Amino acid sequence: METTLIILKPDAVQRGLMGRIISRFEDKGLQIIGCKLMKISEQLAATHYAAHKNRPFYNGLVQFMTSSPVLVMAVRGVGAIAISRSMMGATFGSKAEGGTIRGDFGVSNSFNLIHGSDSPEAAEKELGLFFNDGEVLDYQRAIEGWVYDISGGDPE
Ligand code: IDP
Ligand code: MG
Repeated sequence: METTLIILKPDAVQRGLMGRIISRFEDKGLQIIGCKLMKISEQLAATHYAAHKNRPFYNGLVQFMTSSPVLVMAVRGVGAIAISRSMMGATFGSKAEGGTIRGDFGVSNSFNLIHGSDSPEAAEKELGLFFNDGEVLDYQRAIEGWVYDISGGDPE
């Protein structure tokens, strides 16, 4: 099982798209084990996007991400990182394929609705940045045995 960090960015919150985007993760069978609305500080945005510090879009990105509340989620499942990235679609709304979150809900290249960790290392680091102890809950879903084949022990 993997856990990934998903952020519904300020445009998703302001445009009233939270419910529809969260539903896509629930519909897919991924489990939401952490979820909160928060305002990202300049410092947290800088740490989270440190890899992009020298890119031309960096200042605008930090301004955007700190401009209004976001919804952060910890999302768990087998292969949750890659599955979430494919559900999000390509970075730019203008290029993302239909059927993906960015492809279906946006046209902008900078306001692209959603962030998802891109590797297990990034997920672990980012979950630690955005969630405090006790905010990610390890609970069993009643439907688990219908989402996955668990007859062999491990979820398949
Ligand atoms: P990703 O979110 O699909 O992983 P990254 O290349 O890691 O894409 O970029 C991080 C974020 O920076 C993007 O989600 C987007 O908000 C912003 N961004 C990336 N490239 C551009 C650009 O060329 N113009 C404006 N914003 C950009
Ligand atoms: Mg990225």
